[in-house]
Amino acid sequence: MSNEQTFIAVKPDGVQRGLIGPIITRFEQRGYKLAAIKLITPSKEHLEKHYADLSDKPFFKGLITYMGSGPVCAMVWEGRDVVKTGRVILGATNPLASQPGTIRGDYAIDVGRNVCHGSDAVESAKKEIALWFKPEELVSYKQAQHDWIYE
Ligand code: YYY
Ligand code: MG
Repeated sequence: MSNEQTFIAVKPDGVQRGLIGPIITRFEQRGYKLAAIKLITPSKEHLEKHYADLSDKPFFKGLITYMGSGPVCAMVWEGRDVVKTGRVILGATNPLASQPGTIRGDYAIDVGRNVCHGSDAVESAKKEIALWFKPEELVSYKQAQHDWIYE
């Protein structure tokens, strides 16, 4: 299926460091399609929902403060296997363990400043997209290069 969707966000550090463009470019150049995008400073309540699974972790409070410290570039990317491949494009959670060539492996050092977020499974992607976007903010269109990317 080439209509799988994932939620990708450039975190506040990535926005402030001018990494929206380079991060978008990696998904565009791979062949994925941008289905939604907005700049938003998320509230504490919103972030606590987004990271609900991590609420008992020692880094949770700091994570919520960091993620709410400035605008986040929230996006939905679409294409074949985009959830799993998106995670590969991002790199490992800890940037020091990320391969060069990945976003975190090229642009980050500390785990608490790892510049980007990506959904970890198709089910969590659906939940995250519904949390961050209204249905009418998702745009449906055919990529001009579609038939040059998919056989
Ligand atoms: O999905 P991913 O972002 O790669 O990692 P998660 O395990 O979902 O953690 C979310 C977020 O929390 C991570 O991107 C940085 C932060 N974090 C942290 O600050 N310290 C850790 N030991 C683990 C995660
Ligand atoms: Mg995660």
